[in-house]
Amino acid sequence: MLPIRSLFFNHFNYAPLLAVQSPGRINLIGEHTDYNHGFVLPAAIDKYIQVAIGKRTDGFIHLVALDLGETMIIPFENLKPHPTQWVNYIIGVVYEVIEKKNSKDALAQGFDICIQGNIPSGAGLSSSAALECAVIFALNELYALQLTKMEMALMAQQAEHYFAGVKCGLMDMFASLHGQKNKVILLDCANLAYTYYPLALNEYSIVLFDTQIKHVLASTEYNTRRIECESGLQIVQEKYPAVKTFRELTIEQVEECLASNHNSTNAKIYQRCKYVVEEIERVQLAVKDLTAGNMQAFGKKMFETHEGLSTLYEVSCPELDFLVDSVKPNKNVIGARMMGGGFGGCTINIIKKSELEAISKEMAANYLSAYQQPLAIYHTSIEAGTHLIA
Ligand code: GAF
Repeated sequence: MLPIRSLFFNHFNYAPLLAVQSPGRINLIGEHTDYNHGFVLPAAIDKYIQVAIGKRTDGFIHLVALDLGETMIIPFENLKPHPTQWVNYIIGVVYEVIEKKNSKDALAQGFDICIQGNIPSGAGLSSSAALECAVIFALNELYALQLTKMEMALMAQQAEHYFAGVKCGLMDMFASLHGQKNKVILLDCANLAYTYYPLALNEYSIVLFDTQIKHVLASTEYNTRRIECESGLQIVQEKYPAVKTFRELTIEQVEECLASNHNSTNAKIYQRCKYVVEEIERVQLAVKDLTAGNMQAFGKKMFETHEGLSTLYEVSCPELDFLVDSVKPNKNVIGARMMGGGFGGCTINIIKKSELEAISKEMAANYLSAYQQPLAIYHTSIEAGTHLIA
């Protein structure tokens, strides 16, 4: 990629005031738990979005998506969701800043922004969250808004809800902003407390296998899962009003209140809730494995997560299942599962370094012959979160 500051200069003919880099994320374990008051264990990666920004004086926002070769000019007044989705990731954040920080006057003159990135889109690596975080971080610096990283993450999440239309949890924005080199972050989504853990993989490394499937229904299904979980909780609360969130919910209560319903909607609600309760427990056990240095046990839990996501939560797809099933019997792959929202995107795999090349080659060949589709393979490192580019 060319330097973002030079690209900005070439486009607008003046030097930007600042430039920001914001990473995508992986998630080791804890999927679909963030919006259910559970735990997640993400990390920021070496794939990122960069933005360069400068101030205008005419009340317009000029957006340049360099990779798409698209430009948009949006009047600052009366911001509302835009038919072009990438635009929403930016103006959604601007809207949040105006609302939450009462900073309309500061921003009202408008700004110019150039965007580029190397996060494969639709791969489940959170390119949209990275863009939102890059923009809010840049605005925070440019207008001295004094926002904390957690405030920025929460505002970016709101932008995703109300402008992009996906009722996502906090994980992606949180990870992009808070990442630290070689560390995974345990986020307690009930109280937003978080702890960094070094990820010492020694003879293993993390590899992502990308199905290159982009499921068109992913955001609709995502929102449906949220509603199903909320419905399950409400049913349990009729008998156990003290259960306020999934954190207080036990597997026994799930069985007692949800398992015996016989219509198909309720059967789905039971499956969703069972998965979430099990996954919340699994993340906590996996962190114990991590701190004990028992990566074999950790990896086994990743396979269990995949099983739950595929059969109970039903957010996998044949291609993701194929990739996980193919590596499962291989003793040099200690853990694998689908990652992110689902219905396509990547699997995350922990593979013995010495076998990496051979396994990758074999997987690419098998995937091509099964689906007539090339497998994209990403070797990732864990890097720092959103920061200014010098
Ligand atoms: C997507 C969402 F954006 C996250 O909040 C999270 O729920 C994830 O899917 C599933 O764990 O990435």
